[in-house]
Amino acid sequence: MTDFADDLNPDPPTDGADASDAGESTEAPVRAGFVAILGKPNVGKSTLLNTLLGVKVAPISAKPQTTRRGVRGIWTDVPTRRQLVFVDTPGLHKGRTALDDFMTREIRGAVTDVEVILWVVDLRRPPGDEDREVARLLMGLDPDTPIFLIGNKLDAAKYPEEALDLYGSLGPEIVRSYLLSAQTDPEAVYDLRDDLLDMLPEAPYFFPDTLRSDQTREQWAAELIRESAMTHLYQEIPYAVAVKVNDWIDGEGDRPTVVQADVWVEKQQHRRIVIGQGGRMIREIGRTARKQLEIFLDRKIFLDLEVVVRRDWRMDQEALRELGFGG
Ligand SMILES: Nc1nc2c(ncn2[C@@H]2O[C@H](COP(=O)(O)OP(=O)(O)OP(=O)(O)O)[C@@H](O)[C@H]2O)c(=O)[nH]1
Ligand SMILES: [Mg+2]
Repeated sequence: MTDFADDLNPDPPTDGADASDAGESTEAPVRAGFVAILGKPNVGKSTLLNTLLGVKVAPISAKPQTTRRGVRGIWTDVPTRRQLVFVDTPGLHKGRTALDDFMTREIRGAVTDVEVILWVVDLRRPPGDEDREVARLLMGLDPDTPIFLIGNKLDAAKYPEEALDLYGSLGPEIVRSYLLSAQTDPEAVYDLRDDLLDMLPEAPYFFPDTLRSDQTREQWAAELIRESAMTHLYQEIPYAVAVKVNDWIDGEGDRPTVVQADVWVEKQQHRRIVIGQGGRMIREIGRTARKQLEIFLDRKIFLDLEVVVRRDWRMDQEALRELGFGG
């Protein structure tokens, strides 16, 4: 497997930094720490992560439960020798499959040994049961871990301050709160990032300073393909889809890079829908995913998708392991 950084992060932020030109920066202690991003499904956690990093490391869709694993996104401020490791988590929800159990474990695993927890809420709506569930989880954690309340979707909220107050009174102690729009106002997100950088303890980097994500490029591409499938499919089918990249052959010169992936579904009937009439649906899913891959990799991609039935894979530990969900 190849480092995600090879393709996606050729230029880490150096902002004019040069070890030789600033005595202060060479002497500054190295600081690093983890920040967990938590909240109910669909509030914009992955959008926030991508904006924090300025690169798309996590899939986003308008449907809840898009994120399935705790993706780490890394921001290293080279001049000041500080590294933030963000952990995007699945939205907290109730479910009955082995995959749901895995997602819940990912959330719980993400909140230990972190410097800060970002609790993301949707300002368009007052708190609901799922938000109260998140609040309960937060109240059961180490009280020394500061919680920042992130009111997101400010651009589309009618009563943002009122909504933020309601979330802020659900129980967890809030150290700071923010009103922002992860999708439309990156500057506000960068201010949050600056505040987080200022809270880091002295510690060695957890990841090389050129890396932006702990995913392999195969995992990352699989997530973009799944994002496309989630966007194009409806009802229960998006949740029954998984994607596994089997083969990746880098193109030489003008030749396209070839990526072969299997799109897993749980039933024969789903397979027919995902393929669509005359293969129209799977072509559409492939087209959207390919465009994204081409933008981020900056080269031509030949994306070869095959739709296969893996009966009830969400209940099947062996299948989950094959997808990288758990050991
Ligand atoms: N209007 C508006 N929409 C947003 C904003 N941030 C995210 N969204 C939209 O909200 C939807 C969910 O975004 P995601 O980032 O996938 O949310 P999530 O919390 O990671 O969702 P799960 O992974 O399913 O828990 C998408 O349709 C986003 O485009 C925002 O600042 N404003
Ligand atoms: Mg997400």
